[in-house]
Amino acid sequence: MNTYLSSVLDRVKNEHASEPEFCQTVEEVLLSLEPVIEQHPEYEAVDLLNRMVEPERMFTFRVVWTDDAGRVHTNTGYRVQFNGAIGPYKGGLRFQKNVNPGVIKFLGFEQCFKNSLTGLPIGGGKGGSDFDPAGKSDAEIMRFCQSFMQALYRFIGPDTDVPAGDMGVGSREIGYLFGEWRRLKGTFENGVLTGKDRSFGGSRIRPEATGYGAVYYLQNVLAHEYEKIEGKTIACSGFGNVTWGICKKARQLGAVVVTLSGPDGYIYDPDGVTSSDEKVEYLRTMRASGHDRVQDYADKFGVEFFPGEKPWGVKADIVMPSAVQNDVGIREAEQIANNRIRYYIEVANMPTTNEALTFLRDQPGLVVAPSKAVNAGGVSVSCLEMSQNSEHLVWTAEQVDDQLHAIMDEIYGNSVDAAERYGLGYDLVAGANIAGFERIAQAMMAQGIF
Ligand code: 2IT
Repeated sequence: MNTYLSSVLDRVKNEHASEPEFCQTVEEVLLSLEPVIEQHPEYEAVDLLNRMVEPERMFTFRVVWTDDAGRVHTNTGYRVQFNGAIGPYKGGLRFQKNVNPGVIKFLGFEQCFKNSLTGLPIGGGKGGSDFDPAGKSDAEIMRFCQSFMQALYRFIGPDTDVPAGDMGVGSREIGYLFGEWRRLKGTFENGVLTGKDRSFGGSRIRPEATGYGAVYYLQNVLAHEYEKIEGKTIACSGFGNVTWGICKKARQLGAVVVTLSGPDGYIYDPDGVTSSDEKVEYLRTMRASGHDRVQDYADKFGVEFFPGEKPWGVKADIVMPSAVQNDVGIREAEQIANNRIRYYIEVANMPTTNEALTFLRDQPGLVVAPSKAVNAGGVSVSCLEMSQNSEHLVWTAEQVDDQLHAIMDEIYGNSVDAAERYGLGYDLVAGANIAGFERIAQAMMAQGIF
């Protein structure tokens, strides 16, 4: 590895030894940037990479809330405002018990490159809390969200930092967060949050956007191999909002999603989750129940459930990990290769360990696509929501969907071009990292050294 790159990576690994996820994503991105750094000594001259891996700002805050029995609980809230060179910080909030500084930083770093890749004017940020939403009542969720916003509201705004949802934060939570923001600020600046309900400025297609975008990106990948999506089988993990969006679009296009997974195991539906609207919509019912288990699908539709297992042993044309980080390690990657899967399309943020990703990228006949490109449709439509809010306009579903489709095609095309420009051939992983990097680099170079 280039000496400048390896010195940056060593510094990150030393300073963030207790944050493995952050070290992992930095390493993955830096590896792709080698030819760029070699051909552009001006970046090293202003120490651009150390400046990029260092968040502009990151803070924690106390979130205190009272449960229904009157007991008081204290959680940690986080926000990282990672890089604002190309626009206001933009990125979701994750409420999950395993949230810690390293998780927030990895998500924030990924978000910078993803947002840049969309071509839209949004910088990278992320936040959340170690609050566990499992089993909480609606009133408890509301009080937690109100307390969270009381601590955060001074530091965000429609042109400053625009949070949205991520795992554990859906339209209900965004509603409570916005209600508290409006109460504290006394203004209707609804562009401060995205993923809102449509009754107060949410965008059409935002709930579907990540899944739809992933399928539009997949169509580009298939077209490159002169293939069509119709009739293809897809093994998905997860059963949340993203997986629901994939299933909905896949059903429209005649593809067959055969697996879903949860913390409890996976289900295999040979006819496809995509075989009826009822099945597709049942994903939302399961998510809303708060049980966080996929076995309910097997019970309801009479298909097989595999407790404690992941779906990567299943034969399919396409694999789309759409659940949590590091879902696919080397063992799972070997299963995927042995099953002669043709397309490995990452959807969740960092679903693959670096070791597994390197292994998969080395498999002949397997196309690998990275999540920071594939799942960028979600944040893209968030940015379209910001535009609608600032113009006090409401666009039709067709207007939003057409733009989403065009953005995903552009992300794919720019990734392909970037890799080719640096002599890397058809490399969607390196291409996404390079294209994302270039725009931030250009803006940082133009804005001076700080
Ligand atoms: O990972 C992501 O891109 C998100 N959670 C969505 C971020 C956003 O601002 O819509």
